[in-house]
Amino acid sequence: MSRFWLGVVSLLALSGPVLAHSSLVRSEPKDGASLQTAPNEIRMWFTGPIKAGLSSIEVRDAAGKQIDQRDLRADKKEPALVRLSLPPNLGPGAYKVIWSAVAQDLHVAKGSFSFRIAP
Ligand SMILES: [Cu+2]
Repeated sequence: MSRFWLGVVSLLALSGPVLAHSSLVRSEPKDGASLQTAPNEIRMWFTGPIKAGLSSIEVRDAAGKQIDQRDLRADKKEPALVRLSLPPNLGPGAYKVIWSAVAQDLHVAKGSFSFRIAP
């Protein structure tokens, strides 16, 4: 690649902070959390806005059954926060959250984390 094109490419790379991709900052419940009371939703904060319609978060119980309410959405005030409802009175046990988040630039970040509800 010529020096000229290298320059163009670096300029393009630097010009898009608005379209930056997003990575996970933290979640509630936290990875590895052991909870005394059942949470009523999953919340995940990213470094930038998430396209909730293209993203997915699934919560599975120890048997692998999907138990969330399938209502993933971005928070109305905080576009970098996505929320997913859990059924009321979730029972004790181990739960796994498997997620894939699409940023404004359409880059995808993926991961999983677990939490448990104490008996
Ligand atoms: Cu990106």
